[in-house]
Amino acid sequence: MESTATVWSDPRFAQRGVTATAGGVTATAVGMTFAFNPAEFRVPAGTPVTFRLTSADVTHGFQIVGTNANTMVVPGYVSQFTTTFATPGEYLIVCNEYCGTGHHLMFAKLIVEGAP
Ligand SMILES: [Cu+2]
Repeated sequence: MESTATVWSDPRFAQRGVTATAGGVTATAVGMTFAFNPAEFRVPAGTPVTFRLTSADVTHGFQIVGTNANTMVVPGYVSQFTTTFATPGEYLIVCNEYCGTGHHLMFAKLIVEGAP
């Protein structure tokens, strides 16, 4: 599978996790059966967060429960959206596209931190 071989060497996904960017932060992650890498994101409340996502294998979903943030994560494509979280707290991120026998184990955590 071409995407599996190339995603880990793609410079757009070399540094995964949350990094500061102009006007906000960017959260970069790769979905794979049956996990997100990384599995935890820590972002500030009230700041634009751009999620940049792809898949290393099959089609996955990336839904932040309790928000309207939701995208498919497709091998060979980059899914990107920007949103702002007003309410600090912990949010569950789930895969919502059936991706195989471990689909129900595929989740991550988003921690939205309040202003210091
Ligand atoms: Cu899944």
